[in-house]
Amino acid sequence: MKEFFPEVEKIKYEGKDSKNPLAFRYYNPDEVVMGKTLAEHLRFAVCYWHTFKGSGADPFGGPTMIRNYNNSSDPMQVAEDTIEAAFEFFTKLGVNFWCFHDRDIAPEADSLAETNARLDKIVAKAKKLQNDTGIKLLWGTTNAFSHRRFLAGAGTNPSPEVFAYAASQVKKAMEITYELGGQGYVFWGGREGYDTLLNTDMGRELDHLAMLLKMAVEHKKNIGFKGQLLIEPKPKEPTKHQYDFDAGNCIAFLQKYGLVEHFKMNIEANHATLAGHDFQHELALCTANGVLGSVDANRGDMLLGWDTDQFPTNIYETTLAMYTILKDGGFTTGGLNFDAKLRRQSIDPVDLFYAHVGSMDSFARGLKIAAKMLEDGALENEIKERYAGWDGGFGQKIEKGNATFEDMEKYILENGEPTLRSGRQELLENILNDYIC
Ligand code: XLS
Ligand code: CA
Ligand code: CA
Repeated sequence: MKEFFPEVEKIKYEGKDSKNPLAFRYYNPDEVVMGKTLAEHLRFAVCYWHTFKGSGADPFGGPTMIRNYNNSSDPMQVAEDTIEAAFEFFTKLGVNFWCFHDRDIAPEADSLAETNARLDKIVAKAKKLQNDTGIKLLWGTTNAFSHRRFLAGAGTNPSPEVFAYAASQVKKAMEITYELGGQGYVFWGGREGYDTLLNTDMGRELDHLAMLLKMAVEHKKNIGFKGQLLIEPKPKEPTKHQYDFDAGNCIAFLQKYGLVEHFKMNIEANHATLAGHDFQHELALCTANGVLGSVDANRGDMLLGWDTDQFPTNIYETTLAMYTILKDGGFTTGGLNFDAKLRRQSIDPVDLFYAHVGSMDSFARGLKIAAKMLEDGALENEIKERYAGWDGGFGQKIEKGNATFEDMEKYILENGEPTLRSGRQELLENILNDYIC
């Protein structure tokens, strides 16, 4: 088989004193932390779209990245070469999972039937590559946003014909995800939102989106797919307002339409910041509601303020993310998918390796720091003390729902002004820094 990244050997763990930029310094996949190996905790995945289909193009200029797997004039040859290059990359990097959109792996043809036949061909090849390498599919998804027909959305499109096209595409994408043993299936809203309310029937669009998801739940049952269905919140971009704005909106939406038991969230760091939250907030909201499914690991640039999808290298953020994930019991079917793209100027194939190696090390460091903090009760002891009043008789009576307004009034009349305690924010920030540094 042709080698597409001949300049890179299999990446190894060399320990923190290594100066080799193509070695892990913190990610030792076999190291055990809190009863699981790092590989089992982190469940790293590489995304197909940015990593193999990304070209460096931006709104101001065309492609900057030249790759040896996309230079054929036959689009199916490009698809075949790219899937081989992808599995070579996954293997050399040492990740156990990958993620894709239907249209990333096989180019769209003139009819749905022909497009699906093309998909089947590449899926057969992907299945063989998965078997040969042991690499698994974390999740699949549908691209129902790039094609012109989806200019006004997919499930929320004003036309039932476009809705039907999108639904047909989701149907097929769920089937191939099942065929490839996917651990999950993601719905990212693409263009499910609006550009202007002047032309939008919002209530109807939301009903239609729920209808699409209901059909997906039904289809999942019909084909016997056991993976987790996931929603990926994002507040805006490309539309002015996306209906899956943030985790809170998505949970409320799912509750309204009786869908909450069928879905969990795929939280992306950069989407959290676009929504005016931080990454940890979105994770914490999900864990508080029992709906954290998986994570798209990346970061934004606060000064640019759009979805820059940069590689995650901020140890402060990876620590707090892993802290929240570990407290929730860790991933089951989910994982950390690097939904991140090289900067336009990082044009060499080796840059893909530098980017992933650095991000994997950043999450491995975050995991180890978070585990140590949890083992020591660094923050937990303070939180326990802070809420201790609820553990006693009076607090417990309220928590159990056995108290009335009259009980509250009687208590205050008898006991007077409540005792206050410090929130200790600065102390806790100092403790966190001590663990990180
Ligand atoms: C785009 C999204 C997308 C989803 C999958 O902003 O991050 O890539 O993860 O459709
Ligand atoms: Ca994403
Ligand atoms: Ca993004």
